[in-house]
Amino acid sequence: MKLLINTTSPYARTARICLLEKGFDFDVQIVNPWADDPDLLKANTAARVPALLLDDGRALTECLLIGFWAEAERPEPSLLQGDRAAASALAGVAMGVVEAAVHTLVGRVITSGVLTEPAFDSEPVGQRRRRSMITGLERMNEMLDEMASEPINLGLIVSIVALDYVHFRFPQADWIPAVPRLDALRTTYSARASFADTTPRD
Ligand SMILES: N[C@@H](CCC(=O)N[C@@H](CS)C(=O)NCC(=O)O)C(=O)O
Repeated sequence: MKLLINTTSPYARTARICLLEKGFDFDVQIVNPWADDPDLLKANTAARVPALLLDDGRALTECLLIGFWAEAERPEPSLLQGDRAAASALAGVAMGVVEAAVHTLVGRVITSGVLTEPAFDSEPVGQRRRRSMITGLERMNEMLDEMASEPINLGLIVSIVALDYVHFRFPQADWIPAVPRLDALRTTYSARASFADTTPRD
């Protein structure tokens, strides 16, 4: 199997961590989704990472679908063990933070052409995305009060991916809320290979 990724995408990272945690053996190919890489276009008509090329030539796309395929294909260790609803609910809130962060960057590029130009963030849509990041992070922190940090599950994975991505894309942002439980979770897993080897980088 081969997973097409780039080094920044929180979606690609989510799929990659799920596959690693499930113990799959797979190659990684780094592609630029914004440059119409032919391998990526062939695997995903939407030209987005991640895309997982199966050994039989079929391609899976959408990070959570890749995660659910992996869960069904190899049930143990489960990423939904214990309270499945709690893990799924947490993953949903965390994915909302991921989406809001990515949309903010895409909004910046659409309006100014520059990823780091923050003018879009003050626009009404940018403010909505900012609010989604703040309230999502706060909600995740609350939800962690009721969930043990081990064993790892899908909700915990996407939560760490979301927090890392917000810090990566908005360094030193003064609007990031205090999320001590989330920070502690991130620290717990920071040295684990599936997280350490996939930390976002330019
Ligand atoms: N819903 C998709 C989103 C994937 C996605 O948007 N990936 C971004 C990278 S962060 C991408 O490849 N963007 C290229 C583009 O939109 O053209 C998923 O969950 O996998």
